[in-house]
Amino acid sequence: MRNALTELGFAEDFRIALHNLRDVSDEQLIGRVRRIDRGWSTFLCVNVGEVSANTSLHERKVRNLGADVAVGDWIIVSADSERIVTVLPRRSRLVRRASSEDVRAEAQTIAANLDVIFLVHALNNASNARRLERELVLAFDSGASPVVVLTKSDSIEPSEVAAAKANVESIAMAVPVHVVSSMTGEGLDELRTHVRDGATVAVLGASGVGKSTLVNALTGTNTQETGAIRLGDNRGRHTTTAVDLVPLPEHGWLIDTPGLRAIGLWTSGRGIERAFADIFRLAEHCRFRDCKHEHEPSCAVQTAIAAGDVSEARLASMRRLVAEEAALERQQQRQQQRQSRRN
Ligand SMILES: Nc1nc2c(ncn2[C@@H]2O[C@H](COP(=O)(O)OP(=O)(O)OP(=O)(O)O)[C@@H](O)[C@H]2O)c(=O)[nH]1
Ligand SMILES: [Mg+2]
Ligand SMILES: [Zn+2]
Repeated sequence: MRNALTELGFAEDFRIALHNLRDVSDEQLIGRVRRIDRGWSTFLCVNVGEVSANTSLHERKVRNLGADVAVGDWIIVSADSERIVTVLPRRSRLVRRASSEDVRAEAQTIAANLDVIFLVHALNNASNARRLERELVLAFDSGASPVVVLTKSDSIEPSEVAAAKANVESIAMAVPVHVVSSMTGEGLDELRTHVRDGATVAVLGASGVGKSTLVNALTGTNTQETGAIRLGDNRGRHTTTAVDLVPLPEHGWLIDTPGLRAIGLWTSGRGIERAFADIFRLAEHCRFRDCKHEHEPSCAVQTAIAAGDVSEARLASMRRLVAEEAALERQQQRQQQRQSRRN
């Protein structure tokens, strides 16, 4: 059965979660967060009693008031839109460590309930392998599927495209890599194959790589503001300032995000293992099970580096991420202990 709510991505798992909630009344609202501005969530909704009806969506605003909500979340809101009653369990969430000077570790949920994450890099910028590795770890840990998108193919010589793509593929490995131009439309149809019916796709990347322009090209609209990059260093000007859920003509949803400067790890899952699957696979062939891949004899990783199959920089990058994750886990544990002592 299709209605406006299923078009919004209200799939079976959310339906079951709603059904299992107690104390929910038909007059309350069930909706999805479209945008968050200064403590207010804008959401698209119907009355709980109408989840299976053929009614159209309303747009409402509610104060977040301490509720942990992100764009893409499914929320139950009181009938008068005064408060968020509950946030439905997320099927995936893209989280980074909030960038702050503070020593305290805090999480920032960029978006929730995603199926796919487009990791966007511009072909006219020097390739940023280390950043892409981090983004892949974050994306794998989110529970959604990453896809790498190389934009602005019109801005470099056609003869340079293949080498740039191959270079990125050597980092992305099994993750699909698409070359596109929002100006000429090149590659957009192939990219659309990742947007299944009702799927939600987040668009992530540094400022100025062309995320909002890509969102406009895929939706065939001009809803997202775009901004010229700075001359000289090709950097963006942080044109997009809020995360935004935008409908696609193919019945899916795109989430445009502001360009992130830093991609700090937050969740420790199998992200590093998946982003560096090549090194983990090699490590199974090291003589010692606890091989550090430094100076141990019969180290399969060092053998691969000597043969030029894996770069030294990639191994160093993995080590940095492993160390960052370990330090973060210690910090999270300390904070938890302090918290439970207070309670
Ligand atoms: N030549 C070319 N320019 C593009 C393409 N896509 C985007 N641009 C240009 O790149 C600049 C930045 O584009 P935006 O879409 O605003 O970039 P963004 O990633 O959304 O940046 P933030 O919102 O700051 O994070 C604009 O001047 C766009 O016109 C493309 O495919 N080809
Ligand atoms: Mg933008
Ligand atoms: Zn080894």
